[in-house]
Amino acid sequence: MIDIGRVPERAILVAAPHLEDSQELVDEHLEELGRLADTAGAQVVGQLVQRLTAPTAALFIGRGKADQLRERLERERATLVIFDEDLSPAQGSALEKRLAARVMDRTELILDIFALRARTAEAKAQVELAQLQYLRTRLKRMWTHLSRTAGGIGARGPGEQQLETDRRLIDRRIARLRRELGGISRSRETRRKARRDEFRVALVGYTNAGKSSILQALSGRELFVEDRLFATLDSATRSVDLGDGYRALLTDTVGFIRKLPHHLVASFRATLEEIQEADLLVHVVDAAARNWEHQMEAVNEVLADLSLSGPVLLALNKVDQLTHAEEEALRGRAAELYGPHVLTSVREEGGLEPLRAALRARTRASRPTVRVILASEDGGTLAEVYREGEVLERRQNGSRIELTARVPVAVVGRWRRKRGVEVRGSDAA
Ligand SMILES: Nc1nc2c(ncn2[C@@H]2O[C@H](COP(=O)(O)OP(=O)(O)OP(=O)(O)O)[C@@H](O)[C@H]2O)c(=O)[nH]1
Ligand SMILES: [Mg+2]
Repeated sequence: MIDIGRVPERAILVAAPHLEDSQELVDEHLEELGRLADTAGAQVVGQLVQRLTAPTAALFIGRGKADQLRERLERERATLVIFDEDLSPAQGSALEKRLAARVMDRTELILDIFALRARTAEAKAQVELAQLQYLRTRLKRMWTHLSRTAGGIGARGPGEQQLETDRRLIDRRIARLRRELGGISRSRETRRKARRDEFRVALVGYTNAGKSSILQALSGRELFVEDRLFATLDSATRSVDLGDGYRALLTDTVGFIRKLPHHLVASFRATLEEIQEADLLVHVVDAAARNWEHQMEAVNEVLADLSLSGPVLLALNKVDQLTHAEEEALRGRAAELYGPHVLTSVREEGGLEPLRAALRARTRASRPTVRVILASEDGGTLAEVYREGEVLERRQNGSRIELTARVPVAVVGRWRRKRGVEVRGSDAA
C-alpha cells in the first residue's frame, strides 16, 4: 500500500518490453504506468527500461540492470520500484532484497488504487476479495506489506506455521466476503426485475474515457468525474430522456485497462451483471488519446475474457480536442474499420446529440408496433396507450378506437389480459 497523505513516496518505474516492441508502445505503457502511480499517490522520480527477449527467472531483469537500478534508487532517494510487468512471488522478494527497496508490480498497484477508491460497502468488499485472492498466492512476500499497514513497520516475514494460519484465515474471510456479495447481488436482482421493461444500456470503456461525464451530461444528475484513473468503482444507473417520449436506463461501469487483473474484474459483479443484462453496450473511447485504438482493443479483450457480448455502439468521445482534420480522419477510420459509431463531446454544445439520437433509434426499434382496439368509453386504457407508447395512428371505427402504437413488450401482455381490449400485431413499420 502506498502511503498517501504524508510526503508522497518517491518511485522509479521499470518496464521490460520485448526487443521488437516499438519505442512508441514502450513510451505509451510507461506513461500509463506513471498515471497509475500518480493516482495511487506516488511521486515518479525516474524510469528504467530494459528490453528483453525473455525475463530472467531470478530478478525478471538482468543482474547488471538491477544493480544500476539500485544506484538510481539511492541517487534519487527513492524507496519504491514499480514494475509494469507481473512478477512472480520469488522474483518480487529477490528484487526487494537486491534493491533494498519495496517492489510492486502492476497488479498490486492497480489493487492499491482500487482500495483507495472504494467508497460503498459493496465496492470495498469487492476490492478486499480481489486483494485476498491475490495475496493468497503471494503470502510470504506480502506479509511484510500487510503488517506495515497494521502499523508494524519493519516486521520480518513469518514462519511456515504462521503462514498456514494466515492462509486459513484468508480462506475464511474470502468465503465470508463471497457470501456478503452474493446477498447484495440478490437484492439488486429484485430491484432490477421491477424495471425490466425499460431499454437498458451499459456504458463500458477504458478508464478515463468519459463514461461518467457522458452519463452525467445526459441525465443531468451529478456523478463523480475526475481526470485520474479509476474514478468510478460503483456502477450507477440513471434514467435518461432521449426525446420524443423515449427513455432508457443507462448504467455507468468500472473502467477497464490494459492487463487488468482478471480476479479483480471478476469480483466486480455489479458491473458484470449490468453488462450482461444490457440490451446495448455503448463502448466509450477517448478519441483524443494517441493510442485510442490500443485502448479499444484492451477493452474488447477484457469483454471477451469475461464472455460478455452483445450489440455494441461505439462512442468516440472528446472530439472537442481534435482539429478539424483529425476529426475527419477519425470519421474515415471508424467508417472503414468499425461498426455502428457516433462522435461525441461532453464539452461542446450539442456534443452528445448524435449519441442521444442513436440511443433513441435503438430504443424505438426495440419496441414492437401493435394495433390496440378498445371501446371508445375505455378512457383508462386509452390514456395508458398514450402514456406508455408512441401512438402512430388513431382511427375511430364505430364504437371502437383503433390505435397503432410502438409500445414496450411488457405492457403488450398487460393489455392482452384486459377485457374488451384486443391487441394485434401490425404490418406498419
Ligand atoms: N475535453 C473533453 N474532456 C472530457 C470529455 N469527456 C470527459 N472528459 C474528461 O475526461 C476525464 C475523465 O472523465 P470521466 O467521466 O471521469 O471518465 P470515466 O470513463 O468515467 O473514467 P473511470 O471512472 O476512471 O473509468 C475528466 O477529466 C473529464 O472532464 C470530453 O468530451 N471532452
Ligand atoms: Mg467514471
